[in-house]
Formats: sequence, structure tokens, C-alpha cells
Amino acid sequence: MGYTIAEKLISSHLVEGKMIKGEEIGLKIDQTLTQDATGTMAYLQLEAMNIDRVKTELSVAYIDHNTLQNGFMNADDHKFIQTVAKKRGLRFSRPGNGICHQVHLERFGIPGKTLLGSDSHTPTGGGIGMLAMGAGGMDVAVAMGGGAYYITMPKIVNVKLSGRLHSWVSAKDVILKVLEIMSVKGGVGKIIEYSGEGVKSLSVPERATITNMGAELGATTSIFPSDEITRQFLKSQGREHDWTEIKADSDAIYDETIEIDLSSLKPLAAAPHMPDKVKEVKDYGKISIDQVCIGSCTNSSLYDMMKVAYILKGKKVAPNVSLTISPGSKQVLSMLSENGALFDMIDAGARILECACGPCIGMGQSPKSKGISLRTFNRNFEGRSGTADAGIYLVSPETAAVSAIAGVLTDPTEVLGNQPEFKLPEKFLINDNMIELPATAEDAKNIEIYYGPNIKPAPIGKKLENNIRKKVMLKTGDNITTDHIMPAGAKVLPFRSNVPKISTFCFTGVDPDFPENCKKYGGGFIVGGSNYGQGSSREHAALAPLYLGIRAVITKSFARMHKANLINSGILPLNFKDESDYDKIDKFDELELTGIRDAVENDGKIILKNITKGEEYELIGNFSERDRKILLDGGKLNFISEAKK
Ligand code: MIC
Ligand code: SF4
Repeated sequence: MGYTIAEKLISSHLVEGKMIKGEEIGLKIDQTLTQDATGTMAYLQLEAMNIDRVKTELSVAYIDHNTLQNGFMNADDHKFIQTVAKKRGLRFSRPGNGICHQVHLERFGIPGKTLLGSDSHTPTGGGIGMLAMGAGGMDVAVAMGGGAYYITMPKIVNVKLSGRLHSWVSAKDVILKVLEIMSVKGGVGKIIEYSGEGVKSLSVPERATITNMGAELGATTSIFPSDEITRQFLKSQGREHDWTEIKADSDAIYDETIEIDLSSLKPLAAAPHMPDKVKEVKDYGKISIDQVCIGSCTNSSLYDMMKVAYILKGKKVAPNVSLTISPGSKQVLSMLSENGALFDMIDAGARILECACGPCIGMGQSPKSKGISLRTFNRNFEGRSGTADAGIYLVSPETAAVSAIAGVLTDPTEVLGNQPEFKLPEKFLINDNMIELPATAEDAKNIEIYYGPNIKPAPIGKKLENNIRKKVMLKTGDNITTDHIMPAGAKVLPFRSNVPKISTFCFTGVDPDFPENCKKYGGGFIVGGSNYGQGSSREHAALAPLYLGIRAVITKSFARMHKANLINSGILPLNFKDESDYDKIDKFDELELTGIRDAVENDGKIILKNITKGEEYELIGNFSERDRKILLDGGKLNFISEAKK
């Protein structure tokens, strides 16, 4: 029986377990990346593990999220990361050099390698045939120290592409279509593997848009073959030597197959507030818009920017619209300025932002009250833009650009003629002068790590007790995102290295009294619906609840990365055996888990007593052997130090 691409990469990196679907496997990690919003914690954890030099083939620390320096906090944190990188053997991508995923694809990604990043959009690397996964900072720290990364052996979904995209229909429309078909929870426990004749018509930046936004499916990762197009891309980045061919065997067996004819696709848009609320652009009608934002790790390549510049050339941004453009990297911005496309953007009235995440993470550019904003980003969760009542539509760069001119949501195929061919350059402009190399092991001894006053130690979980009797601090619905749990944005993000402070913002968009209640009652339980914790990899969505005394989160189901982050923090993620029990629990009910330590240790029956209602419900753990040990020790840091004893 032949292998899929994913199976090939898994088998060549397998250090523990067997490739049996649903079983835990340990993978060797070749490369890691961090960004600054999750990086401070990851490096604090690395320091806590006493790792002298990173053991990966390549590790890069990027600065791209917290670039608004409103106060000393972000600048201090950047200095911390910079000194850790220099001392511990990592490359450091300075602020201004670009968004981690875009830069990594351009300068570092290698087909066939594994990449673990402390950011959920790390699967962007799947665009060049990497097995690239997002994880919490703690898991990335362990990988930097040479430890394996553990996942459940996923199912493999084959998305078979045929045909060719029509003029002004783009890669964004492909992934929106996949989201429409599979939904934001359809990818949980799966790797999405692209195949078919249609793949050949997609350039690397287009493939990367698709794998990037596969994160919104809840998938473990997404991957394309590494073929002649990949080779050409790497060649034009001066890295042809990094290329190897990677393709699925012709008799590979997939768990599921989805067929998409690229020529049948139309421009699509995801309506507020979920990336899978997808319809054709024309079916929304001419919605009046207030803002258009082009950029983010999904759509900020040179390829995307050239199409945008072409559409804007000689035009003017509508008076009711504010158009922002954030090129994905210094390479992209330099090339746009060199070839004149930047002029076309500025001349049309675009507001050029720095090469960073920017509005995608609420770092400025919040829309007006009840504002409608079209964004080429990957997430349109409620409140993420920084304006609670704004409505965000996710669209392609083509739809964004034509709409910015028209002032209303517009289908680009209705107003533009035939699309000219946008070719990738034979040679990208290569200048890595904003990537700092690490010090030699010898020089590193003299480097002192800089700790600013904003940096507070990461909270550490406690050994699992046998009885937990506490109140329900919060009951949520389905599809709760980590943006609900731990909001981002310019006000909150600077406290990513200060958990005591950031926890005062925990869940406040859902229940403003949540932090106060936790303080009053000494923490307790959270009860949630299905796909709890979807979205980002941010472990602060576990660390803040830990700090607030949350001992267990009981839901219908969890998203992969958040569940791992809860376990790593020593918070019990439990599921209802019978989902209808969810309806029987109310906020502030008093719940009791008796004998829970024994149950976790021996994979025993878990019974939850509702003292308030006088009822009992059965819960399930779904833990691997390692998960159990980590939970018993009270989180991964404790688990690692126990193991060293
Ligand atoms: C995001 O897009 O939500 C982020 C910010 O990049 C996060 C990481 C974070 O919260 O720092 C992600 O996607 O993992
Ligand atoms: Fe940055 Fe947005 Fe990409 Fe997250 S999704 S890495 S915030 S650009």
C-alpha cells in the first residue's frame, strides 16, 4: 500500500508510536518558529528548562505581532527575545522584516522537513511540502530542546483539484470553498492533502494561502506536493538546493476525498463572525463598506500585492472607505517599491502599513462603530478587530481591491476584464540584513538575557488533587475561540509576558465579571459547547484561566491545540459522555469531581456530581498515557522537571 505525502513525512520523522489513526505519535521536529506574542512565554519556558543551545536544524524568532510600541512593554519583550535568540542559537527576524509565515516560506522553509511554530498559521509551510504545525509555546520550547512533538495520528483528507481558476478568482476562494464544505470544525484530527491536475496551476504563494487558512478548518495541518513549481520558487529565492520532490504514491489511500473543480469557483466571502459562513460575493448584494484591509499571513505575498496594485492603478479609493495595505515581508515591500507598484497603491489612496500582522491581530485600524470591514485575513471572529460591533468579511485581495474603489462589496469578475498573467519574478530580491545570526557557542556565554519589568514568571500548575469541589465560573456556547478566552489587540497583547495582568482581560468580551468571579470564588470550572478553543495556538488561553484558578474545562469537544495547551498547563480538559448533560448545568452550580486523580491515573470512570442540582453526569478524558502523566504532575513544566529527577 502506498503512502500519502503526510504519511511519508510522518514516517520519516516518527520517533514514537505507530502510524495508526487515532493513536499518539511522537515526531522529530527539524525547524521551529515563534512570533513575539507567543514567543516571550516560549522563551521563558525554554529558560526554565535550562537549555543551553537549541537542538533543532533551524529555529527562528520573529517579531511581527506586537509592533505597536505604545509604552515600554513590547520593546522590552522584543529585547528579551533578541537576547535569548543570540544566546541560545536562534536566528532573530527583526521588527519590520515581515510576518513570520511569509518570511519563513521565502527564506527558510524546506520541503520534506517538519516545522513547529507557536502560531496556528504555521501550516503555511505546507505550501512548499513541509509538515508544518502550530502548537503552544511550551511544545515549541520542548522541540527547541530536541524533544519530540506529540499529536494524534490524523486522518488524511485528499482535496483533489481539477481545472483552472478563472480570471480574478483566487486561492482565497479555494480555501473559502473548502471551509464552506468542511466547516470550522471539519478538519479536527485531520491533515488536508491537496492533489490533482489543478495543483499544477497554482503557484507557491497561492498554495501557501490555502494551507495557511487550513488552520480555520481546525486541521492538524495542510500540505501540497513539492514539484517543479516549488523548485522554481525556491530557485528564485536562491535556494534551489533546498528542493526535493515530494509526492503521494499513486496507490496512496485517503480517509476522505473532496473534489473541487477550480474552474467552477466564483469569488467568495465569509460573513461575520466565522470563517465558514461562506457565500458567493455577488449573493451578498452591494453592501456598503467602511474599511478594506489587505495583508496578513494569508494574503500578503508579492503575487497578491501585484494584483492589488494592478487593480488600484490610476483609480481612487472611495470616499467612504479607508484602505490599508500591509505587505507580508520586507522582500515584498522592497520589490513593490522597486517596480513601482507601491506608487500605484499610494497614489490611489492606500494607507501603507508596516510589514507585520497589524489589523489582523487588532494592532490598530479598528473599524468605526458597527463598521463593515473587508479583510484578506483568515479570521473574522467577533471583536477581534478591536471594535465589538464591527462586521468583518473575509475576501480575496482581488475582491478587496475592487471593493475599495467601488465603496461597496463588489465581485471582481463583474467589473474587471480578462486577468493579465501575473508571473512570479525569476529572481526575488534577496537581502537578509534584518535577520540576525546567533552568537557562537563561545561568544554566547557572555550574553546576558534582558528581562524588562513587564516580564513575570509563567504560572505553574499544581499536582492534580483527588477531589475538586468548585463552582461553574462560566458556561459558553459552541465554537468558542481563543480570541473569546484571551482577547488580543493593542491594549492586551503587550501583557503576553505578564500573565497576572493579562488574566484580568480573560473572557471579558463574553462575561466582564469572569476574572472577578474567579478571584472571589478561588476559580472553579468552565463548561463549554463543541469545538471549544478553536483558532489560535495562544497558550495564554490556558495560562490565564490557570492563574485564575480554573481546574477543569468540561465541554462537548475541544479544538486540538487548545486541548494540548490546557493539558500542558495542568487544567483538566474533559468531555460529556452524553452531550445532553451540557444543558443541565448552569453558571454558579457547584460541581464535584471525586477521585479524579485516581480516575486519570487508571483511565477510570469519571463522574461529575452537580451538588446544586443533585445530579450526576459521566465525563470522558480522551487522554494519552503521556497526557495522564502531565496532568497528574500539574502541567508540562512539572512533568519535565519530574522526569529529570
Ligand atoms: C492569531 O492569528 O490569532 C495569532 C495572534 O497569530 C495567534 C497566536 C497568538 O495568539 O499569539 C495564532 O494564530 O496562533
Ligand atoms: Fe499574524 Fe494574523 Fe497571521 Fe496571526 S493570522 S500570524 S495575527 S497575520
